[in-house]
Amino acid sequence: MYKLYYAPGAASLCVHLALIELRADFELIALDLKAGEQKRPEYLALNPAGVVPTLMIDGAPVTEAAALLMILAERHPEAGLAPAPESAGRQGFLQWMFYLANTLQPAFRHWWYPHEIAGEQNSERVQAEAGHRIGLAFDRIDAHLQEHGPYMLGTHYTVLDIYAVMLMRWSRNMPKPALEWSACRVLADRVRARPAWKQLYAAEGLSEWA
Ligand SMILES: N[C@@H](CCC(=O)N[C@@H](CS)C(=O)NCC(=O)O)C(=O)O
Repeated sequence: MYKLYYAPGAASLCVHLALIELRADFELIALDLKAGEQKRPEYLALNPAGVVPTLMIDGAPVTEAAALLMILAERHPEAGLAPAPESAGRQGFLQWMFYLANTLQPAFRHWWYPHEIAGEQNSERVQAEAGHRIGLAFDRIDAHLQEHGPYMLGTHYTVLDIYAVMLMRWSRNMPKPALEWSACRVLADRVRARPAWKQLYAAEGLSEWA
């Protein structure tokens, strides 16, 4: 049984969706980020960064959303949510997982928490730059999907799509949301049409961007 520490709509969303898609046995533990529950000592003992998600796997805490998606896909290979090691699609899978984790997700962190890297006085400039970088990343993802879609790896739905669509969702209130890129929209619509997405929304109490 897995145990997921999450907050509605946060980086834990992709792990939650993967657990549902895998029909895994899991328990949810909600953290109130506004109340700072993620910074309490008992949670910091599990996740020293004080962020969600944390997934308890066999009783041990594991962190980092992208790593968790890859770990879950590998622990449940029968679900086919990632290309097997040494299979044809593996290189592209790793490349895009790392692109999302190293480039797009951090830009969102700068968008949501612009004071973190250069102080409150520079928040506006940091946010503007983060918004620009997010746009460039969606340009690149959209170009890839136009040529190789409808899913990130072609015809196979994988945790990469789960991850990409969570990041697209995060842009929903930005000046140019991801759905304005046509191939991104096709991918988002496919993922949002899945029963697992509806189950996720019900469990996290979400309504926006359904
Ligand atoms: N690199 C981490 C980042 C997680 C992250 O930034 N989570 C945000 C929510 S989307 C969070 O917990 N924020 C609360 C805080 O920073 O205090 C991951 O991918 O798991």
